[in-house]
Amino acid sequence: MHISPVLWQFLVKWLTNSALFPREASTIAPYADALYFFLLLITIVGLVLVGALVLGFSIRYRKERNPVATQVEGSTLLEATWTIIPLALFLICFVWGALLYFRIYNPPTNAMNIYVVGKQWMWKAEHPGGQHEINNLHVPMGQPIQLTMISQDVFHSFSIPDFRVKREVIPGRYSTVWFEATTPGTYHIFCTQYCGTKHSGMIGEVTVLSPEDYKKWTEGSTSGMSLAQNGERLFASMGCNACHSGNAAARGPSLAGVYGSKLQLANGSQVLVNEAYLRDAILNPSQHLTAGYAPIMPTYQGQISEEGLIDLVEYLKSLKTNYRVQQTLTTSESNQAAPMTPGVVKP
Ligand code: HEC
Ligand SMILES: [Cu+2]
Repeated sequence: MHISPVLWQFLVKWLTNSALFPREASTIAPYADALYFFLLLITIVGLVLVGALVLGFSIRYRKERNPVATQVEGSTLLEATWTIIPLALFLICFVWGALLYFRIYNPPTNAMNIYVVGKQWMWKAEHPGGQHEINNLHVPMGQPIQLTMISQDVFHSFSIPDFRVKREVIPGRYSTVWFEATTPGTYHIFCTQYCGTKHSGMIGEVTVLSPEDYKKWTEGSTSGMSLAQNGERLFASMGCNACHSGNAAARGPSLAGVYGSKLQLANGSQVLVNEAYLRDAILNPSQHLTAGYAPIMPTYQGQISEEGLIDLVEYLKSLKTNYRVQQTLTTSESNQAAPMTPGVVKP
């Protein structure tokens, strides 16, 4: 099925200008729309075909013209035709849809990661440099952006119609979505999962900036501390380094380089350490003991906010060697005078 580019542009322009259809502002949007229009097209063809046949037959075989019913014993050719053609159409939609799905849900490896925390009733975004935003998301155009999202309470769903992206935001688990914005401007963010009385107010705006403007924006709205630096402070103030000091004599394993590695567990299985695993290892340490260690790590369930966990995860991700941990050990002593612990859940 091939739609001519001219017809295609006309269709998109007309739909966009008549405000029936969101703008196409991400690299994936034209692909999502192509599948959508294909579905629309075969639906219309089917509708017209069936409608015309019903109408035609009811005129042709009406009682005055055809008083005695004709018995049709069946036609293998006809039955095969109306089985094979729809089957082929469904399979095309299936394969097309599956390919698109993989493309939408597998972020490219060079994607820039931004965290999004959903809660009743707002979206909070955290940039790697430590910039925080509420119901706002600034992104550079022309660069793949991955959103790592989690909910602090109930199920939400993050959707940017102009980018054709949407994904469930679930409590207790990271979910991801990615996009590459193509046009500077502002676009709506919606929550598309009913989540309580003010669900309809859980909206926001994505601002797509040119790379230079984005750089200016990050410099202008920095809090001075990156997520990893916040995490470093938390790591010290929560006493993680008492066990994860990186020394050979420490009671806990060294966490340097653990991100991205394959970890051998006490139950014999192997896991790839990603963001989700790090988060889970902090909250449910007894669920997956690392081989060779005693189950002494306490659970931190209910003691660290989602933002705090994001900070810790980013800190652990940044640990390539033990050098940083050693530094943390020394800073933790000087930190004791000012026990500021951002991200810790207040009782
Ligand atoms: C009482 C000592 C102790 C404290 C305190 C402690 N841990 Fe652990 N931690 C361990 C031990 C022992 C293991 C290995 C056994 C296991 O998986 O539970 C571990 C495992 C982990 C792992 C899994 C990765 C790996 O290499 O095994 C992570 C991530 C982790 N700890 C992070 C933290 C963070 C973050 C804190 C502070 C919020 C913390 N730990 C506090 C002892 C501790
Ligand atoms: Cu919501």
